[in-house]
Amino acid sequence: MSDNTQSPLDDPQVSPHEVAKQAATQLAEKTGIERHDIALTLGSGWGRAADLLGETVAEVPASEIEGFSASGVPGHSGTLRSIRLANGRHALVIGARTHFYEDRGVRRVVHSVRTAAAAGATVMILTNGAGGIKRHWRPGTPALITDHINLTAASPLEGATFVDLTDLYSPRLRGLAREVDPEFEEGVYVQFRGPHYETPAEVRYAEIIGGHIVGMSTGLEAIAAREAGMEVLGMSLITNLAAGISDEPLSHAEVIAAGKSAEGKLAKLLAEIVGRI
Ligand code: 8IG
Repeated sequence: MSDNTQSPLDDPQVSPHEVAKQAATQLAEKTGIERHDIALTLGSGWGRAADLLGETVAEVPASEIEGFSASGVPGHSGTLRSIRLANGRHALVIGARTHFYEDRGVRRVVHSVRTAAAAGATVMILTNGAGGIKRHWRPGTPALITDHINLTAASPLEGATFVDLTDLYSPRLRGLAREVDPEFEEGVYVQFRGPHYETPAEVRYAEIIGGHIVGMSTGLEAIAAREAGMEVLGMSLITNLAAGISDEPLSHAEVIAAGKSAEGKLAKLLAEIVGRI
């Protein structure tokens, strides 16, 4: 059904939106929740947030849902979790991200977002761990994404699908986040393909073209969310200063460690934001 080699998403004749609809139907069957109102993708450092959001109603291995595949990245869990919020609405927590650098195709990258939309979600919260360019940032700093620059040379949209990306990162939702933390840092997210981190020259380039955050995930997902008509909130945990900004070399272990120590703070922050949506 959904192993890594055979997926209807790999068939160009099949619409990825149809696959997402099937996935949403399976999700409703397996969770017993007909409709999810908001969806969250939890990246490095954000994983514990799910526990504070509300009561977990169901947790489904992503591999049991059409189009999903197990995550290849340590620190990323491969489940879809249905959570009942205090206000009675339902959140879908996506702990299974496929990155563009995994080379399984951009359809796989945005399948979770399309599934969330097909499941009824009108708000998509995308979180990630990322590198920071602003000099005053320290590992463990959360930052709101205000806009992005997509350097992957890819798009999740197929054919002549001209989607407006003005205000892609919802001013309304950013406003709510700033109510929770008026000091919330913010910046423009630059998506690189990865999986290598940038060279210092690439980081200088990202800064010159208007970037503040460097990452490998969220831009393509945000585009698919906008195509699906969702409101998008993007947040990065700055787990490391981008290459060349500090003298420290970058390591995945350091990224995981920064995520772990920020987890409690991020969980509280995210729960407060979701409570206001
Ligand atoms: I965590 O420094 C994390 N993800 N591109 N650069 C890019 N992605 C990242 C980085 C980083 N840190």
